[in-house]
Amino acid sequence: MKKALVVLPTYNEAGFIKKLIEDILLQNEKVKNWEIEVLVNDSASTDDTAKIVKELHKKYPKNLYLLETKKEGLGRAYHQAFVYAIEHIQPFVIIQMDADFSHNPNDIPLFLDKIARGADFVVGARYIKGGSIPSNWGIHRKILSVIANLIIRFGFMKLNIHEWTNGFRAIKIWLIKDSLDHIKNYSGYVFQIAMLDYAIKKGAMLAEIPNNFIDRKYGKSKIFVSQYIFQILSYILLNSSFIKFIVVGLLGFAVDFSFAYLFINKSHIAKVRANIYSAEVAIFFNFLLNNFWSFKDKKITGGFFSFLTKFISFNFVSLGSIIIQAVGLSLALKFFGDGANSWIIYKVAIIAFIVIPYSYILYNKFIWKKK
Ligand SMILES: Nc1nc2c(ncn2[C@@H]2O[C@H](COP(=O)(O)OP(=O)(O)O)[C@@H](O)[C@H]2O)c(=O)[nH]1
Ligand SMILES: [Mg+2]
Repeated sequence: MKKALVVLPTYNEAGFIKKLIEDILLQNEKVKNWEIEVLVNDSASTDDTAKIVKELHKKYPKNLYLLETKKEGLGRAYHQAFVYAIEHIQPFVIIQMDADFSHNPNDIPLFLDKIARGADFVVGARYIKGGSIPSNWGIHRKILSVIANLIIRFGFMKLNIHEWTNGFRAIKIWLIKDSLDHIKNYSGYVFQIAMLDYAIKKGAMLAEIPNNFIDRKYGKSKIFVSQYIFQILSYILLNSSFIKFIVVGLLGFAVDFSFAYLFINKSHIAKVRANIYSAEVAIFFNFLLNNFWSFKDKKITGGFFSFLTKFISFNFVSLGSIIIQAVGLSLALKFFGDGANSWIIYKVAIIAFIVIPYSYILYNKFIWKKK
């Protein structure tokens, strides 16, 4: 029997907490090979949540735990529960779940099934076929949730992951142990994003299952996407290798220009030759910055020789983008017309829609591969 611990963070959830815990423990009848237990982390609710859980503990002394903490936000609450679980309960997997019945306890066996089939991290996804957000949510909340998920998805360029902020997940304990240092500084929705981002970078095996998010029937929402917009954006800026790769590209452009200027005006090197030199300086600069910053989780290892081989491949990819630009531009000029400044629009479009995806994909496939 493997232990699955459902962690319920609560703040004023007295309305349904008893029924929720009972429904979760009832799932034990549906699953073979799993022993489902519940850990409630109540952050100083001002209603009877903790009292109700204590009362219920008498009925389930072995499978119900209560942790009582100060109110420091959802991320802290999860972090405290994880540390407690690792020290005192040692489950095989932790299931994260909201305590307001937004997440259906009957879905728990589906998560465990995915875990049993090898997944390290299972996401309950509202934005895939079969999943949904509540139809009675106000238009603002719907738009915010959809847009936030899209921005995160494209910001990280992880198009195969459709859900970043939902709090219904199953995560193997080894991954949680590993992630504690990374996630401890994030709260609210940012915590959910940081946890998933960490798992991806660790090479965890991910799975999604459709989730129908139900609107809470009791009490009111305590966290709002809007409150976290700024933190979500800064998290992406600081942690997305795709965004960093774009920044490096722009810096490379500046390096290329500056060196071309220096070589031509200060060193009096012929213009074409000066541009070849400056391009190579920029390529080298980009290579280093990508290696030690954008793709630092997949840094090149294996000594000087593998560094050199990768640098040569990097040069070929860069050469490829020059050729793409040259061919693309001449085709665009031929087919879409050669107006006064139309080449600028063509160039920007070619870079945005062809060169960027081309380089990003090739870097990930050949130079900074997942370990
Ligand atoms: N322990 C703890 N739980 C919290 C805190 N803030 C929210 N929660 C719980 O986190 C879950 C999700 O919060 P909720 O307000 O429903 O967020 P929403 O579903 O995004 O509107 C619920 O079970 C809340 O009781 C907190 O500061 N501490
Ligand atoms: Mg809720």
